[in-house]
Amino acid sequence: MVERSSFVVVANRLPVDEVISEDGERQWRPSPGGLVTALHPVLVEHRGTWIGWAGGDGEAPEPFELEGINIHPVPLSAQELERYYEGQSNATIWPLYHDAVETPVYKRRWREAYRLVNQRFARAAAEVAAEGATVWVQDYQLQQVPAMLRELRPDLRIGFFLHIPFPPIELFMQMPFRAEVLRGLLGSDLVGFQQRLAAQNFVRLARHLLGLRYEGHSIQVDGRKVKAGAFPISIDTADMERLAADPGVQARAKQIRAELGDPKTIILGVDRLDYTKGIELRLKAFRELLADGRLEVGDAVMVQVATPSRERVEHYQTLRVRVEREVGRINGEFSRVGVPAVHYLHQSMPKNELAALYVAADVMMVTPLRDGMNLVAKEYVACRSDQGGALVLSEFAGAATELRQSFLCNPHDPEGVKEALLRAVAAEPAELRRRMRVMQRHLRTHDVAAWARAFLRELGVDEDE
Ligand code: GDG
Repeated sequence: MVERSSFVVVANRLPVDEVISEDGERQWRPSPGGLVTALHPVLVEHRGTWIGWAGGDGEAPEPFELEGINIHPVPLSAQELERYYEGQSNATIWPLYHDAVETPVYKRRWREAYRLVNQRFARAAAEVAAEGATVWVQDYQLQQVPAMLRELRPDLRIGFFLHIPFPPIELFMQMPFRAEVLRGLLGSDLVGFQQRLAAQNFVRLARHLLGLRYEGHSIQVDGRKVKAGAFPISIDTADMERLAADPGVQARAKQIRAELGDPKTIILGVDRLDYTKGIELRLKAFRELLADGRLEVGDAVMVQVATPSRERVEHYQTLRVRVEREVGRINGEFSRVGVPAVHYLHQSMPKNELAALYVAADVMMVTPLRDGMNLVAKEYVACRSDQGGALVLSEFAGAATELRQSFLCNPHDPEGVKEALLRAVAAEPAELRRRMRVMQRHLRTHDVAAWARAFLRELGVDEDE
């Protein structure tokens, strides 16, 4: 008999990693992340359950408890991982929702696997949710879960949050199973997006595709109301500030600077190696500025961390080739012995090393072609207690709505990106301080806990319920 919870989170991935302890035993360890940090207090208070995939392609482990949260693993087979996760989620929906910056791939067997896996997650939620419970479904891999769950359990209060952009009607209409996905989302009581524009796209789509009526951001569906709204996600600001202030991190930042040859300007990029993140255009901007002599190797150095991601999806394999070719070209043309122009790290780093890089960097380049939010931009700002450093930020990142004091640029305009980078490099310290102070103040009040509270309040969950 599984324990029933009055608060359930459903996400593709569980917030845990399996580790092998020193005596060879398999153990679960919480995997830190913004979402789990924000939801931890709510989960603990409600003896909540988190449903998701634990990694691996065999049978799912039995449900267990970790740090006050019930962990309920859902299995995925190797074929489902290929079709539901790599295929439908990451080669169809991901590119389509990011303005089709890569061509979405449509395959019937992927769509079928997506439906089946969504059904499995919905059944798991129906099984663990107590009478009248609140269920919060996360992200683009699980868009059909809300309607499937409502069908099984009409008594539940269902919220859904989309972490990535929601495309305009013209793009969404490309998708062969568009009505299924839209109906899936409409099973929710509240659908949350990063941006107001995305919420607008959603309500207009409901009218366009299904002829549903809406008023403001509230859609009429089968005699129910489905609300849509913008809930821009954030980071655990205090935690990031603490990490950056740690003496070990501060010392490491100085060391990084020295190891890079004490240049005037360290330009940093930190992204999953993803074609939405604009890594190539950033490298090209840097190359052209070196070629024009507006930046000099030795004075300026670029560090690009590109965390390995979705390596079995073809789009990602070709991207890696293109990025590495560009890095090779820049270093080939402009490096000197012992003084490379670009330091490229295709590896995942510990969080404190990342924080040290943020502290060391004079200019942070966040230049996605499209991004739901972009937490890297927010993390960089939170790390700069010295109020130094400049953020160059794409207008196409959700974060640009809030971080107005960054050096904004249009990533589709190479000259604009170069200008923004040069302005950031040349800015006076007093101006940088002024900009940082405003953005930091914003992030202190708009952290990830505030995000979760705002969403749950709108969904009708009282804080002391
Ligand atoms: C999706 C949406 C939205 C990166 N490399 C390493 C590492 N990271 C951490 C960063 C940051 C996170 O990963 C990346 O978050 P982003 O927001 O930048 O991007 P996505 O992964 O695309 O996330 C996005 C987000 O969901 C939340 O809603 O903002 O728009 O696309 O926290 O620090 N962390 C460590 N080592 C690395 O090498 N430890």
